[in-house]
Amino acid sequence: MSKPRVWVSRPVFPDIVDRLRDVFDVHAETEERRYSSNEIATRLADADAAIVGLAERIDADALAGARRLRFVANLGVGYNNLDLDALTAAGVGASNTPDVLNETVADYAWALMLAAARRMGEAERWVRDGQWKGSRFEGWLGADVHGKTLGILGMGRIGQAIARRAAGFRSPVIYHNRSRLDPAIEHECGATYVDKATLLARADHLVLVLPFTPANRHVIGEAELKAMKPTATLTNIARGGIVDDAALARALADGTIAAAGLDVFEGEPQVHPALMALPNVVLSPHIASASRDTRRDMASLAVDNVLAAFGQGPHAGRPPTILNPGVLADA
Ligand code: 8YV
Repeated sequence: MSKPRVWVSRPVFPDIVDRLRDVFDVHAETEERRYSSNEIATRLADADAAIVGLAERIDADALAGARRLRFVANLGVGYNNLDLDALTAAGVGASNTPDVLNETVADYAWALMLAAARRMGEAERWVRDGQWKGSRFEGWLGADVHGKTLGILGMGRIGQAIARRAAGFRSPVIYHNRSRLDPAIEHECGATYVDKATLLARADHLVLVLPFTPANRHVIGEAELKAMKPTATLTNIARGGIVDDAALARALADGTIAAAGLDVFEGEPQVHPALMALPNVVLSPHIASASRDTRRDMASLAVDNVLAAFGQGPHAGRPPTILNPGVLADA
């Protein structure tokens, strides 16, 4: 009997992908590229499983000819590229990569926040440009991070990991979330729940950790930026589209807020040209989870999910991070 076929949409650590080979005929792409929806549909049409990245949109069109497909594993915790309803309707299981990246993404959120507050991007460019001829005592003044109020919008597992790091900086933490956390978790994170208006008004450094949903589109726009302190920084390690990038560029240019650290953008890999032109924004190419260990853990979790969906591997029959478990129960 021929093996089921898995499509891996992008180059992923070969030794981890090799774990699929006993069970699957593996079709692993060897270069990074953008696929049109037709190309995705064609590849899914003769696949039994797929491992995809955020750039691959898996919706009803992509699934239309995918008669054999049983499982799609997403290489990311955010899965706004997956139309979960369409997958479920087609009887296809789907998984993401929660938890394994929490601490790495939290590290990076702090790195971006610090870089924005202390003007590290600007300063580095200045040194590389050969402009460092002497030092001015009042030069390069940035904002302190220690002891300042950290605001977190979206207090899931990554938000909590960001909050826990604040103790070392002696920074009070305020947060806003759809629902308030259990008091024991609030206590462990040292975080105080506030409404969104209070969060915007009081945060010295605001970090966004929301999933991208239609309701979260442009959650931070002109009005929200105006509600922040002129000395505040904004850090986004969640998704582009949560922030209105054009409004943010205006706010950074006219001093509505002081600086921003951005790992994600509306329409990435394109970056709004007005953001590109500003000195007071640190730009980063969606790499918050990109430590060697964490990217390996994410790939491994995706492979575990696919194997499990086909009754193999350490979690046989129970994909550990399946998003629509009802699909397997119905199978
Ligand atoms: C990406 C992410 O998955 O997990 C997420 O939601 O945005 C990142 O970890 C990663 O950049 C791979 O595309």
